[in-house]
Amino acid sequence: MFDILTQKLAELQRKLLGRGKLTPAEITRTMGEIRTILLEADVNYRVVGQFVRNVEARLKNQDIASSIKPGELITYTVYEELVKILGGTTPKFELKKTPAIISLVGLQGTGKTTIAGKLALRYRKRRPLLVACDPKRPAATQQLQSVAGRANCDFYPVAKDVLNSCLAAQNYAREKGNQLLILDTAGRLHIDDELMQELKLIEDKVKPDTTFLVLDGMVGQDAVNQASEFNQRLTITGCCFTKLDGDARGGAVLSVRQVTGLPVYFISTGEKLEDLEEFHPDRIAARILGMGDIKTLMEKVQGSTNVEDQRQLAEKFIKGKFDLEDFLNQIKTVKKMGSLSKLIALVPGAASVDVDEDELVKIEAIIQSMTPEERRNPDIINGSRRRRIADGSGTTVTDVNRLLKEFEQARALARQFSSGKSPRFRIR
Ligand SMILES: Nc1nc2c(ncn2[C@@H]2O[C@H](COP(=O)(O)OP(=O)(O)OP(=O)(O)O)[C@@H](O)[C@H]2O)c(=O)[nH]1
Ligand SMILES: [Mg+2]
Repeated sequence: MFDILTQKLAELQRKLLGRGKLTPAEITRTMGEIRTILLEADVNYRVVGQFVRNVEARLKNQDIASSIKPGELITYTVYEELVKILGGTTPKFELKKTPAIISLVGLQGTGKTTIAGKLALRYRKRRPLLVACDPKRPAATQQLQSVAGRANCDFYPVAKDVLNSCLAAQNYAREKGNQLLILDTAGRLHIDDELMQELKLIEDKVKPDTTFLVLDGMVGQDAVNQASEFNQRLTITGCCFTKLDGDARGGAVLSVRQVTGLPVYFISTGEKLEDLEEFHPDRIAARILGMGDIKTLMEKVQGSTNVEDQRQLAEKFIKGKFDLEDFLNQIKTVKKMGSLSKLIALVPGAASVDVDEDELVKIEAIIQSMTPEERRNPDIINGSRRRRIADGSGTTVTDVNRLLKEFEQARALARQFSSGKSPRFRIR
């Protein structure tokens, strides 16, 4: 998807490999090369400018630990800044209401109908209803019906009047128990007032909980311009990029958040209904820079902080002696290292726990409201202590319960592994 970008950045990394300390002039020159690479990948020039300034400033201010080579530090800094321009953390997407309504908008041929089928498949447990909303083009309705067949979900045809057919579809969904409506709105070659009025009417009267703007990844910066225009005229929740499997250079995906403020929620990488991915800024950045490289680098940067501490911690964890005090220290380390929520994977065994930045702040507040004794021995935290901790941390008892439950589960898991002498957890 970002093949050319990845290839060019890898070439640059190779060139920097084995280099000694870079002088400020060399850093500036390298950043010039990165600027060219990003512009060639069709990233918006203003986004590139800001990006290069940020990376350069960080590199010039950084004291390089001896174990990390300058080339590696550049890659790592580029990675972190890429994550930032992609929006930092993964945007949360939840279908809260029942029935929930997702409206898909976008120009002709961007992939709305295809995304409708993909979302229907993803949320099939909600028994989605695909609603055709393009009365002008009969083929559009047929296409959606065929997609509904492939996704094995319900379908509602369009009448002459889009608004009335949406409202009728809502009644139908209520009767049939569909808990998700996906509106496949009409496309146009260009943004025109008639279409915008129709979409605005749907927005005002049907009140979708989510409006996704579907953008074609192949059209480059045009997609970003479309996003700006749609965003000015409608209330857009975020974007879905399609056709990133082709020879799309990916620049639009890298620019849209910075230029429009709209987060990217999903990316589509093929015509099959299964080809839909959630958009995770950190994973995309890692993919651009070569996943394996970033993993190794992260280990190295983490390792260079305090290998011995990490080892002791892992040992404590396996012996079931990992307490909330240790957990708090881990969170502090993670926060010191920047905005990488995935670094929570530092806690051995917690790699699959998806924790976001806000959640970390909450967890920290909760643990800080505990007495040292409670942190060391969470078992003593009874009902009245939970109430006190919740009040002290500005959270709820449910939050405290959840943290303690998750902590207990992780500890139980560790004990299970250590008793089973699982080789994955053996300490060398
Ligand atoms: N390769 C590839 N093709 C895609 C992807 N998404 C959609 N397509 C193709 O792009 C074409 C247009 O997709 P549609 O879903 O019909 O687009 P649309 O936005 O509904 O188009 P209109 O209803 O005409 O506005 C179809 O041939 C799809 O198969 C994708 O992620 N990758
Ligand atoms: Mg369509």
